Amino acid sequence: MKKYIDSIQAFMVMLLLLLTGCQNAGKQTNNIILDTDMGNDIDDALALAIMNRYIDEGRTHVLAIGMSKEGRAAAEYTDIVQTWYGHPDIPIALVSGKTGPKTTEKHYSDRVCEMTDEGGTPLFAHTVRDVTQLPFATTLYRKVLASQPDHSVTFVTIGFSTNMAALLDTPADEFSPLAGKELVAKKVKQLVMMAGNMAEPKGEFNVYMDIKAARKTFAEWPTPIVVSPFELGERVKFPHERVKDIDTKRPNPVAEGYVNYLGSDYDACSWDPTALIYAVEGDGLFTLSPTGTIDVDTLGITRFTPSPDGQHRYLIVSDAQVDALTRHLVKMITE
Ligand SMILES: [Ca+2]
Repeated sequence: MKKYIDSIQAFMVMLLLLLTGCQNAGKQTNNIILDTDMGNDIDDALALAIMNRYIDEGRTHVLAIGMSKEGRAAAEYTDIVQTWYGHPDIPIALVSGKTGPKTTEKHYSDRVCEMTDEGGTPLFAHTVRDVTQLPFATTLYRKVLASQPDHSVTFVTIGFSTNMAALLDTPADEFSPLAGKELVAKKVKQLVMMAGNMAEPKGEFNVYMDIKAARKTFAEWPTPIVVSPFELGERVKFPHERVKDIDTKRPNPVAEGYVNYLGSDYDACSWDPTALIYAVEGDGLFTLSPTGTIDVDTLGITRFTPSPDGQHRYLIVSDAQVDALTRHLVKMITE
């Protein structure tokens, strides 16, 4: 009888393991590093809202958030948003002042950071005491990558290629004996970028703000790259009527950023959110181009050349996919 019970127990344990495995397969999480030029366009803030939703749903682990935009407001605003959404523990890093594009205008990120209530108290709580003491992105990325399993990290770049190019050139350090390019090849699964224009030979902001870095990244990055190009995000628009629904617990720093960017009556393009959605959810809502190579010329124009052994692809959407993506985007940000 005991033998029979042992057999039953062994069977139940196996069944439980099998079911747990199936559950985990369905809830596969990505390890992500997000690299953003927070403050230039509101779509970075919308992407951050979606990222926090993914974290809440257990669909992604965010290992680091790096700035590719200079100035303290990019990191301060990111910290405010992360504090508001309840995930202030994700380390934030700065772009090196020696490498980043120079942007000195005031942006929605500055304005939200300066908001106060009627008594003069800052409207939004923050977690980082002094953003100027944060590490540079290349340092944080090396530290984070060194601690991860091989080929497990997805980089999502929704700003300039500044930090990606700089990371490739980093030397061995206390975190890893590998130089940057070898460390990336060992630890990174893929790079998903909002960058370039695959429909027309026109410059795209993320590329032409740091052409040298974009050229280096597309030429030397040692893993597959998937691009969400300009012409895609331009078609997926967040309807301004839904800004009031971004969160009913007011004030919300993403909603305030939206209004402080271009006012309250424009529909924001979703260049950055589409890159993040692909990085976390895969190609279910998109069509992938064939493999090939994306080159960047000295004027910042991107060109795709198909080839069977190419490491690069870009995302394409039909009208029906634009509708589905827009509905999904609005749901992720407002519900
Ligand atoms: Ca951006």
